[in-house]
Amino acid sequence: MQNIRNIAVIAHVDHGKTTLVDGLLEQSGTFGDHESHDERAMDSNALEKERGITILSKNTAIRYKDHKINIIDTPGHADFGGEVERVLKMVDGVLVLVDAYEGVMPQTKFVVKKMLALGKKPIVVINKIDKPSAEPDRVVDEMFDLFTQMDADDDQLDFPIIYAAARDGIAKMDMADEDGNFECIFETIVNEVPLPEGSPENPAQAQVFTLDYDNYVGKIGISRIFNGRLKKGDSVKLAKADGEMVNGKISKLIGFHGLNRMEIQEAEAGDIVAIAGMETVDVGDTVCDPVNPVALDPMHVEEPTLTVVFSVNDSPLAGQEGKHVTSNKIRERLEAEMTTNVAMKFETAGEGQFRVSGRGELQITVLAENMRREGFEFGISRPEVIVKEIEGVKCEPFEHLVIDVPEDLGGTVIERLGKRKAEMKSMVPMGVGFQRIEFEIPARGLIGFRGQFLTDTKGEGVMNHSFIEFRPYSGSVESRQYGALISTEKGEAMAFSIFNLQDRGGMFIKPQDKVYEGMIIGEHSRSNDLSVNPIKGKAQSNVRSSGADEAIKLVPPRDMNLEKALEWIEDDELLEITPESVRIRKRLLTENERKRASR
Ligand SMILES: Nc1nc2c(ncn2[C@@H]2O[C@H](COP(=O)(O)OP(=O)(O)OP(=O)(O)O)[C@@H](O)[C@H]2O)c(=O)[nH]1
Ligand SMILES: [Mg+2]
Repeated sequence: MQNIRNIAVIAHVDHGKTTLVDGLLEQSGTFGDHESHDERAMDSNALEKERGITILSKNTAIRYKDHKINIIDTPGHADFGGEVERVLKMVDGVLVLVDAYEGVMPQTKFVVKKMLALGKKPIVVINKIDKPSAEPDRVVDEMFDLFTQMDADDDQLDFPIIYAAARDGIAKMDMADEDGNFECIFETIVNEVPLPEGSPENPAQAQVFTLDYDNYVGKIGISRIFNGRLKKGDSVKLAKADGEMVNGKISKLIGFHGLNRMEIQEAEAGDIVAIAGMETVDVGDTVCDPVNPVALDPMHVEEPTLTVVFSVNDSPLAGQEGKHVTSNKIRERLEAEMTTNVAMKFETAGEGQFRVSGRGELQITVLAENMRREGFEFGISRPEVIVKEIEGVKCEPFEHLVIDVPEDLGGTVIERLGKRKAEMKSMVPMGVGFQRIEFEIPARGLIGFRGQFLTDTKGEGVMNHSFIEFRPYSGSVESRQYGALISTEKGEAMAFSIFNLQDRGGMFIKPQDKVYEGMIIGEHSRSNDLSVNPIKGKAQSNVRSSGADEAIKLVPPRDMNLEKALEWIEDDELLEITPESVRIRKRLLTENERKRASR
């Protein structure tokens, strides 16, 4: 049997997981001498690179001495927390990273809780010790407290601690030691993480934890082999979640090494491989011995908490910028998404309307962003939380919210959150004039809060949240405070009109932008909606006022990207998304229709 260790790297968003994996690949010599690679090499898809965050968990393998270490890099953003839970079942140990200044954050709690409950062996890595504001001792204490609170067993509480500056390839076992390299991380993994259980001699059992798709071989199930051996060409049984057993054949077996995948002939218990050949494969399925098929425990996939409606674009500018615009195309694309993305669900909600549910706004934005890049054009409604009945009680998702704000702004934010039904749990000073305040809040109260929060804290505040559980419905929460500036005309916006509208509120458009009746072109500075004309030019006079028009000083428009716009809209509004534009509109375009509907 090979000398294997299986680990996952888990942490709150941005604490340095992918950077650490870079270092592990680099320092184990897994990258060939001539192999060039990007920073955060595991963040391989375009959106991940652009946003600098991990969206999908990915696995790699390195060699260290005579050990093979399978490593799964996981996403830290709360919207992708469901991935982490599944990944944890596939490994025997974890590197839990925590930022040496930020300390324990909502997603640190989430992943530590899951990891401890599953009985995994933790190795704590205090990362970013190079930060001038780093307080590694305080953060170690926070981690001990967290582990104790979360009922760690004695062995788990006795976790090894490594101090690291992952970005610089530095690690050491004691802050007082001289800076060393990742040697101590490799040694700790090999010494502390248990060898995989199971035996190659038993009947085969492998569980699928992630799906992938390849144009040549079709659907691929990335799996951990818990028992037995798998060979290319093997006939197997696929045990589905509902107990059904489907016959299948392994057409290809794919192994991982560094950033490469290669075809292999055989793999055995303990290893992580990708299996091709079974079109019906799903997350949680067990690939079993055909003669003696025994399914492993099915996997619990976290339920969605948020839903939006994707619809066919029916704005006056529909069909001008996108390639794929029809209801059929949109449905096909969403269906394809759901075959590999188990965290999301989709159903038809009416003519040309599709309800898409997921774990949060980012998850939905990522899907929408990918679609617009592929040439799709569509509408999206305001996100709504999923409300469900539990034992006869109407319940909604609640979130754990942590904010870091300058001390003098704490009061404003607390008041704001109070109106959104948040309950304050704690408040502690965070050095350099900041304080950390923790809340529990209905997810509904968070929709649209981020924009307000950034305005209130002049961009200095940091907020993070993560799902807790469904709790009884908490009544109405305050929503957007300001009304919309709505265009009454179709045409191209004029600098002169925008200039005159500027003191009515913040503009979303610039001169020459296309507008139409019912399109929202800015945020009113009062709470009511206001209809305005953005295409009125300056009255022509006979005397040419030399360049007076160019002299108009326009405030730069507010950048309403997909994410910000999705947070901003209300129930009677829609986003219009095309490969080139994100426009905001009223559902009902004419003032008459809106008046009638409000009666
Ligand atoms: N100062 C400092 N910055 C670091 C260190 N390690 C990582 N970073 C920076 O932290 C940022 C986030 O790093 P990532 O590796 O993408 O973090 P992550 O945990 O993978 O983030 P998600 O996958 O999105 O949850 C990047 O800008 C890194 O350059 C470190 O040791 N010191
Ligand atoms: Mg990452």
